[in-house]
Amino acid sequence: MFNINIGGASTTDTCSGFNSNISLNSPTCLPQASGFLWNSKMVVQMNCRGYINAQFMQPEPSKYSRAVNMEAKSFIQPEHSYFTHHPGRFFYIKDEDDKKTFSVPYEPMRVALDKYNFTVSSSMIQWQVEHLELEIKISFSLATTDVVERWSLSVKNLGSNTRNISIYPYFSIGYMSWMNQSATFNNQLNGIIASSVTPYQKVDEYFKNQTLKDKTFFIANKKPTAWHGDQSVFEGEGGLHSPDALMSEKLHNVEARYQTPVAVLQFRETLRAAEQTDFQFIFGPAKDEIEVAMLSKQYLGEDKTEQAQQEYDEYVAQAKGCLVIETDDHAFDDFVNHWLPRQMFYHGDVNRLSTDPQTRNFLQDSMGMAYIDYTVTRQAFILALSQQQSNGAMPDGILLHETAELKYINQVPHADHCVWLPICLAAYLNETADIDLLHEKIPFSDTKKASSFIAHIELALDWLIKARDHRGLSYIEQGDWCDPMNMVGYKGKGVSAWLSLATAYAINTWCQLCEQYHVNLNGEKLSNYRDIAQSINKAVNQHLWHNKWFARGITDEGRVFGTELDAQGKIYLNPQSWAMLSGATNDSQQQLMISAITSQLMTPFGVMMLAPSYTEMVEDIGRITQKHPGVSENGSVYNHAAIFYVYALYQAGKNDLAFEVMKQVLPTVEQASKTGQLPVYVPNYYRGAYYQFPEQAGRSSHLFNTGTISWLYRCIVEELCGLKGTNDGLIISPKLPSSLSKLSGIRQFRGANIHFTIEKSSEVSRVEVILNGEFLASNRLEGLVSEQTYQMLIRVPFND
Ligand code: CEZ
Repeated sequence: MFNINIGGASTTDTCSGFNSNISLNSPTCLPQASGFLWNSKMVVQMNCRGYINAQFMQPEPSKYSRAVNMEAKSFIQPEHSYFTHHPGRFFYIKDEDDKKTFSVPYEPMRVALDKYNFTVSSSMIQWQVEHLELEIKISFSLATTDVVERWSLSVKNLGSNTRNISIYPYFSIGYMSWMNQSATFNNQLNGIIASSVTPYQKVDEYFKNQTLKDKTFFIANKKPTAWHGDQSVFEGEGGLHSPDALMSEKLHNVEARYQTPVAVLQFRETLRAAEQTDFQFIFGPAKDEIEVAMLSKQYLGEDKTEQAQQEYDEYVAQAKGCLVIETDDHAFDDFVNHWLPRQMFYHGDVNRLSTDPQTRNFLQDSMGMAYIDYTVTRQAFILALSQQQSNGAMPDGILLHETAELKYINQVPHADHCVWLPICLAAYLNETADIDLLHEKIPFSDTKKASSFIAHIELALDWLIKARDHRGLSYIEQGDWCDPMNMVGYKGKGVSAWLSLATAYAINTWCQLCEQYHVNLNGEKLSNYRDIAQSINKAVNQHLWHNKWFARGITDEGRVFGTELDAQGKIYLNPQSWAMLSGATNDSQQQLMISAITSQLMTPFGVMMLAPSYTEMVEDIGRITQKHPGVSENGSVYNHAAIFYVYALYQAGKNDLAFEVMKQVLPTVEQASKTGQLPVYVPNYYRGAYYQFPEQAGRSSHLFNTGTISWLYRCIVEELCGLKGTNDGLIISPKLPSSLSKLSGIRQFRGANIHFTIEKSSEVSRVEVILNGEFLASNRLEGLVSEQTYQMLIRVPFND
């Protein structure tokens, strides 16, 4: 049995930003449970048992704490597995009198502790543990800009007898380099310094590697009794569960000289009854000892720690969205008001810690920043368009650093990147009405000749319109939104139903924006665009509607796939959602699609992105079919696809189903024993293949990089609360589900503070708005003044 407690601020205090914390009272019931912290140069995922996944940018992703074997470099993967020698941050505690030893927060000794609490809050991760009449408090946080972990530890004697104990912080360094690695204790710096040389073989790499932080430091604010730098000698025969080095009275100050390093310090302490001892540690990468000395000076010391924590609190508190809600569901409110904008800021702030984020991810993650700091979104659009080719094509990745290169998936041509420009722009303009952006002059990647933002968008749409086959359907190349769908069209003929529909939706969205924001596009061009969108919808219906739902595409050999005729992958969610968005469906088609989705894709853990999952390679579809069934794109509850469905359902007025599917995207305390995670971030997927591997279904990927976030926030602001911006104000059309009779909150909009209450009333047949006691003739709120505060009552009819 375990307990998760959701603590933190009520929804009313908006000024000081939010701070919520989630705590777990067991290290074994949710062994994967974790929280993440970041700044613009690093991200760490800290597990409740003490394991950690930490990366920093220099400028490419690098590590300063690794496993004891050579690790492959890759992008952050889902369902990260922990193992005994996984990088960790542990503290061995030994009673010098009875030699009893245990470790906190739990790994690696896994001794059942008297009391255990793991708390994740916005800008800090903490443990409070009691065992053998000792109370141990650990707190872990980061800094606003430097790549440094800041730790504090306190050990208190809860007993009435004096205790003689040894405290051994054990911080993993791991296998640093096959060329050169070592570790020793540096008296001046008062800590372990591990040094290495990033391995290379080409001469020019020697010069390129000059700036790399090849050292890892572990510095304490107190003089240790002894230390140990050699991983395997520290463990000896006892291993990490019972290291030999702890058997002796003092550690033997053992250096690592090309052996795998570790950072272990020993502090022998005598604690009288109720006496406590406190420590501070900093850990991280550095280029040299000078840098370590500078970081020690900046972060070690009582006031320094408080100062640094306050600064980091303020940094994370920037993650303030434009909406605060209060419903009768505190957990839902806590997530929407706090954890969701926090994850959204993380995406917009550090671009998933990549120097070449995929273009679709970059644009969608930046879309989310429109609700936090729209200047970031504006900059992101201009940067992305400056890397567009003059023929309209968008690159697979956006280079964020002058030395950055397109890596991994960005070396595989995907056909969809252009669609996200007008689609994400719509959310930005709804929030800002920033027409000036549309007239910004921006160069191209292949010519310095600058053109207007509008011209860039139209070149992108024209590129999409040209990239279609004789049927008018969009070529998929080696993938569209679905990265691993790489063999449908790699011979240059295969087409994507999703991309065709997304192209029609992108075109319609652009036309709507031009009309809404009076972009002086000649009418003939607009109607031409609308005709093309319509012809695409028609072509998709003609070639890809299959009885009750839309197929996923047509292969190079002309095989229509994603229908009931397929043995596996019979139905894909995305073509259905985007057919609703692009206007390719009529009511009866929508009913057929939604009932097919409900019967084949809906699970207790959310809607799967396809079913049945593939269990063998399908060579005219590709890599997606080789992924484990129920994992990632191969039929998981892929939250990014689920939220597209939610957004489409809201456009179709299916508010109850939209709310139901949206709630399933959010991690909850109730589902924790199944998902295995705490409700502190939306994972990119929950295991699917519900009808094939039901016992595995619902498990979280524990990967907090996901395009879901910005769309989820958009659905809550523009659809659920129905407080959607337009060129001259706010359109008010809430879409409360039957299960919600009231929702109140505060909406920040273009500087105005709108305190609102939405309540259902049998006295109204349409949305009624009362502003500052005045009844409004329509549901459009115009002439809002920045810095002004408004009181708004919105009465809506009960759901029919
Ligand atoms: O990456 C995501 C991409 O970041 O997959 C999504 C795609 O829309 C996002 O832009 C759906 O394909 O290469 C792979 O097989 C990986 O599965 C990536 O596709 C996937 C990563 O796992 C992150 O989820």
